[in-house]
Amino acid sequence: MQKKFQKDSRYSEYDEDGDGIVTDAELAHVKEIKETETNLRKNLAQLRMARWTLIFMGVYAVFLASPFCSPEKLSGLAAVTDLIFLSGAGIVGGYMTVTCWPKK
Ligand SMILES: [Ca+2]
Repeated sequence: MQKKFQKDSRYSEYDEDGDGIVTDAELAHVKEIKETETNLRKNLAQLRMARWTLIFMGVYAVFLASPFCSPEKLSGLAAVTDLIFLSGAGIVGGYMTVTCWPKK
């Protein structure tokens, strides 16, 4: 007897041609699609992280150069500023390295 999915099963999406039978080829194709979707989400998250880090570093640099930041504040923020720019550059540099790395 052939197995069937229950009505509105979440696995029915695996039957790509809609003939009611999930073949091994369809399962393999779905697995490939899911892996691609996961990689795309991961790449998008990394891109957003690098982008917002760059934006934050730019805004922070503008703040430091603005009249809102007095020399006393500037010297007080010196240690934190070093950490922010070093870690931000690390994040962006890591992203650039990973995205430019040749794929196997
Ligand atoms: Ca099918």
